[in-house]
Amino acid sequence: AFQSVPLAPPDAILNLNTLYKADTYPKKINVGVGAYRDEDGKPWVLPVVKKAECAIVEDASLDHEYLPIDGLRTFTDASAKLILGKNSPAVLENRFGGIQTISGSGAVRLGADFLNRWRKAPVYISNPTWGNHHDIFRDAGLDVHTYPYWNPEVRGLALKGMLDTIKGAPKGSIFVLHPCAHNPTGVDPTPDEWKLIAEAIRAGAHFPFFDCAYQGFASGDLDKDAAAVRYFVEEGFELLVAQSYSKNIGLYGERTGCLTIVTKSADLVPNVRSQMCKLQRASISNPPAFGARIVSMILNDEQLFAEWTQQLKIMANRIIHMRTVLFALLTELGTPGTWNHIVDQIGMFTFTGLNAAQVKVLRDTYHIYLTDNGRISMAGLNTHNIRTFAEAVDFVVRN
Ligand code: PLP
Ligand code: TYF
Repeated sequence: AFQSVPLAPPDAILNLNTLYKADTYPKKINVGVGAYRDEDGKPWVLPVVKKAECAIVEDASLDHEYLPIDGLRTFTDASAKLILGKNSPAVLENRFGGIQTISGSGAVRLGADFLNRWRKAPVYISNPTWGNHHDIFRDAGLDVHTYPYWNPEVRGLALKGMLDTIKGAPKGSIFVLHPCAHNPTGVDPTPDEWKLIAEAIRAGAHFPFFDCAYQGFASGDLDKDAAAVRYFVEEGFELLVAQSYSKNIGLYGERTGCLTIVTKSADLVPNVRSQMCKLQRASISNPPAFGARIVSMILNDEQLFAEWTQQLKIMANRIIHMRTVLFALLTELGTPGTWNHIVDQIGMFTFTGLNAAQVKVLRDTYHIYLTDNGRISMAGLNTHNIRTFAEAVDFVVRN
């Protein structure tokens, strides 16, 4: 029955992990997948997460029953308030509702499924974007288009192209936006640029869908990283926002996320949530409990929340420090070209400007693993390997 099924190519990012693991060279470096590593290149379980986990295991009142279809309510409510802000007009007027999802990916997919069923329109994603956006929106049945985002000449935002595309898109299109720490470019619009983007989206009666995978992880400040979403809410937009706790709480494999909707009026929320529940029921039935319990404890307890924000800052600051060190090393080596984008870009990734041929030499000769588009995960660098990395970059740029 399956003779006609062709072999699919491996996922470009996850395959890098496989290649890296198989490499026996002792000084190999993995700057491929976006996952936090500490100074010793090891994954970091946040102490506040350990604390919450222990409390959950000890809690005799907890069992392994199913969660409701829409997940753990204390989690989804706290999650919505985390991104929207406690004093958001949407929160004060009860114009929001959340559904617990299989992390950020699942939130994007549920949002895509919901839009496909109830507000079908062409969807525009940034060029470039997180590769999975193409697949998720296509598989959900939507017509996928892109808007310009990266201007290689200035190694920055292609604002004019972006605005022109928003203005030229069919009325009522869907625009997927990264509110902070754009993946893969590390370039975010400034507050003034967000104003222009919001104006253009309003003029076209388009629908904004924020994919927020890095709140607090980008700047170390949860409010600052939520500013774009909050601005749109203050401006009166209805919107969707997908949240992931993979990076900012380090719960990657626990698949903990949330899809929140903001509507014009409170009476619309139950209807929308009920339809999201129908879609959720038909895809995963109900979401997993453990990660949501951890996040719910952290977000709803003042003391744990304070510990989390401290630990979040440790991660964000280590990454920011690695940017400074890498920039200093390339300057010291006199590596041809300008490298200030390394310190100007934000979040987990630097879009280096290295081309696919240079990336290949880095992999084949230096055992350094990064995606073909020249993106590096700053978390893969540490004080032990960063000089080796800089010298390898210096070599490929000169040759
Ligand atoms: N969206 C973007 C832009 C991302 O970069 C990521 C993770 O890298 C995700 C969504 C979702 O990740 P997860 O499914 O682990 O929450
Ligand atoms: O590094 C990145 O951009 C992501 C990481 O289920 C990732 O693709 C890996 C697996 C996954 C979600 C995100």
